[in-house]
Amino acid sequence: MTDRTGTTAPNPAPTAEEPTVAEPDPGSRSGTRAKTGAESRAESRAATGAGTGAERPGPFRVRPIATRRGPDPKQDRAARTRLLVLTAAAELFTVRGFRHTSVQDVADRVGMTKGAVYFHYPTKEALAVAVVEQHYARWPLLLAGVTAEGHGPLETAERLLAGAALAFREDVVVQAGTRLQVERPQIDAELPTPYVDWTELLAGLLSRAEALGELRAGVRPRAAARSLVAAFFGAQHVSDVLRERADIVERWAETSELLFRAIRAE
Ligand code: LUB
Repeated sequence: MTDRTGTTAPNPAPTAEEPTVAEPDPGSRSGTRAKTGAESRAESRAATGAGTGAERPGPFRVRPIATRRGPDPKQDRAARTRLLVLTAAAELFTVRGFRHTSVQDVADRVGMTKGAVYFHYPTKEALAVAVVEQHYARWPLLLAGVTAEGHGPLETAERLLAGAALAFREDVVVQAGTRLQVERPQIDAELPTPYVDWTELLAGLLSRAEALGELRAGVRPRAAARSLVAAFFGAQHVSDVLRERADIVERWAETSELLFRAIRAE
């Protein structure tokens, strides 16, 4: 994981196969007509597959980081480079935000040319979409881990959110995805709809808890799920502004204790 200060493992230079200068630099559009919003959206859709009907079919299921060149060893290297570029972009988006981060900044951070970055992500918007997608790609892994522990649905919901709080403190891609979702009005691309997947997941768990008699009488699963999501979002935001999320685990634990006491049957 890469924390907010951006300390990461040294970035290996791009491999011989990967273009450092060959690719035309879409940034240098001398004489080319500026892209329309629709074109840049189409390009970022092409880059991320958004709008292709293959969108996230269910909670959090996102596509793996794709490469342009098909399944071969080069693909793995290209996928590793995409991840390096994505992580560097996440570090910058988290601290500076979308508007104040340039593709040149990202290229400088990974020691690549702007052209090489554009080879993997055709626009800054495509980079932002990829970062947000990878934010959501964290949660199926967390879900699988907590589910494997075999707790009841209510305990599973409680432990999932506790695990998410830890990821918000430790994982720069989670932090960057959250900031980009707040800045979505500034980003001319189709970002996944926020909050709905967590609400769906928690509502499902609370409905199962209700069926097992684990919920306090009168607690409506979907309403409780919306309240948990809103409370979590609020707790992480306050902790971010006041403490750069250094205390998010403790802040969420105290809120969670209060909310689950109200939700759980006596
Ligand atoms: C979560 C954020 C930040 C919801 O689900 C989301 O979209 C979220 C980013 O937009 O918090 C709280 C679990």
